[in-house]
Amino acid sequence: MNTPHPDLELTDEVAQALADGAPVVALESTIISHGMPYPQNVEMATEVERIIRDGGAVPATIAVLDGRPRVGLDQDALELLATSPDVAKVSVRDLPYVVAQGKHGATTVASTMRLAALAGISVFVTGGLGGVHRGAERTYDVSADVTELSLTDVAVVSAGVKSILDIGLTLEALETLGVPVVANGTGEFPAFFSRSSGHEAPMRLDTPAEFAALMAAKWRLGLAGGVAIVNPIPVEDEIPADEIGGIIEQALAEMDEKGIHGKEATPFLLGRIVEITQGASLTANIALVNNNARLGAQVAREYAAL
Ligand code: PSU
Ligand code: MN
Repeated sequence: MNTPHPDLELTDEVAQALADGAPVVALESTIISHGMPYPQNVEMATEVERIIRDGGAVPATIAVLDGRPRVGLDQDALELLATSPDVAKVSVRDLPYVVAQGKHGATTVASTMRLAALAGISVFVTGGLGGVHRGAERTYDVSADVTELSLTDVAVVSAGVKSILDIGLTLEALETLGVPVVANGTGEFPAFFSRSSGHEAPMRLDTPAEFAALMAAKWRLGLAGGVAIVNPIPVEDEIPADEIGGIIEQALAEMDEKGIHGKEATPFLLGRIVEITQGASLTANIALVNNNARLGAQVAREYAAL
């Protein structure tokens, strides 16, 4: 086992699990602070940790508190992330600033991957990946999640990307960067709220053991970077693409009108979609995160067993 980086603060439980080679699953915190409203955000964060424990792995929610990168959080810390306006959305770019300034930061997929890797964690569960935004040929808005997937050896379980993004361009970017995008039990790339995106999944596997074997094969060959495991939302929880499509268009149009861009773009769109659907999208979002947590715990167990 690698020793975790000295600048990280691990809970005893996470440190012990890593020392024992036991399965650990990283979780991000931007989904709590900027991805969902209160109190559903903290309820989701708590429930996801419970699902991962029930699945036989140790959850490690990651954030920066008072400038200290933390791996594993207690209930008070989750509550702070869920409620405090002083918690910034922190991607890789922002990490040195919040650390040096002693501030609080909720980590995105990109920065969570980086901190998870520094801790020695190989599996990370989230809701949706960032990607190439629609209109990126004009705005250059490509999430740092894409870059990070090309650099850091962590498998990320998500429900794909929402069609607030350009799904086709996101898949092209990930292909260029050498990131395996592997769908769980389907030939189609999932679109977060919907099982179907109209885009083929580049690869398909059907069991947690197969995902673990792919991760091991990749990293044994010295192929740096992550693996995107994309897991479709359960049928009973999905919002069909034709229902959510128009709502996403409306949220995107409002964003353009308001001139919102940069790191505010994704939180604005997520929040607006919850408002327009009167919470239906939030219910679906929580269901898919829980579903990803079940898969992530299994993959972490299989990977730890190798
Ligand atoms: N997509 C979601 N929910 C989320 C996010 C993305 O469906 O909460 C968050 C994740 O933390 C992701 C970040 O890493 O948004 C991407 O932000 P940006 O597009 O600014 O890179
Ligand atoms: Mn962006």
